[in-house]
Amino acid sequence: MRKKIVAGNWKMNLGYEDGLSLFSEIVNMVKDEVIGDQEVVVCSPFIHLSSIAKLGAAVKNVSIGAQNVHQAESGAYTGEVSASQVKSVGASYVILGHSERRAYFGETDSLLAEKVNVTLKHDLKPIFCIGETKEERESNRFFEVIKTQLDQGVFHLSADEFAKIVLAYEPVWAIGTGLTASPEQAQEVHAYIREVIANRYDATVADNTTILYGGSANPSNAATLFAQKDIDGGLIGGASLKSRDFLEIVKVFN
Ligand code: 3PY
Repeated sequence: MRKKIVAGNWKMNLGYEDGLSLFSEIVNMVKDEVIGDQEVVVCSPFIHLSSIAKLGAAVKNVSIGAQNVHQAESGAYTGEVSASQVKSVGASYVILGHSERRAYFGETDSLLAEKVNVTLKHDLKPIFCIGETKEERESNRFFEVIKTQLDQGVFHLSADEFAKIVLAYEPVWAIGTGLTASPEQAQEVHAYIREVIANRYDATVADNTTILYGGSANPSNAATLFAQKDIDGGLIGGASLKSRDFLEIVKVFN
């Protein structure tokens, strides 16, 4: 079922103690505030996962996620972390296909399809990121790029498997640049994503898919973005590192 989700992507920030303090602030604020049905997901570096999963275990509406997994089950992959390991510490989500991983680590759509499979196999929910570069937007190829990412990354799944996926539209030109897609630009793409899902599966599957917006979302622009009819929340970068800013964004759905 379609949900409202505000997910923080801490990226490669925060030492162990700082991460625990930030997470404690977030859960205390979530407990103190009246939060509706929206789910708050914190995607931390691997080093924090086990501890924050324990801190958040009993807190309604709060879940934990990783930012990557390796595509193999286990084995001689020095420095990597598997989906079953992430699951074993109590996480529920994994960000896959973030544009930083596509750009800096050469992650292709076919590799990401393997990561999606292993993630689902271990009962974790992928937050699968898609989005076009500045050049692809300027040359009006963004619909085509997004469709290819979906076709190759997640459309091999059955409808039942696809129902476990959360999508995040993250225009690459809005990541780390301070630029944000306008609510109209974001809505146009979210509506298109739903249309492509309806063509691949059906209208009910499309309607039930949670599609987040990501890319410099912050307390000043979240409300207008989340007011768009096909935007179900956000994947938040920098603003998720400040508990107050993050909570303001969460509270947009109250
Ligand atoms: C950003 O907001 O910069 C992000 O990359 C969110 O994932």
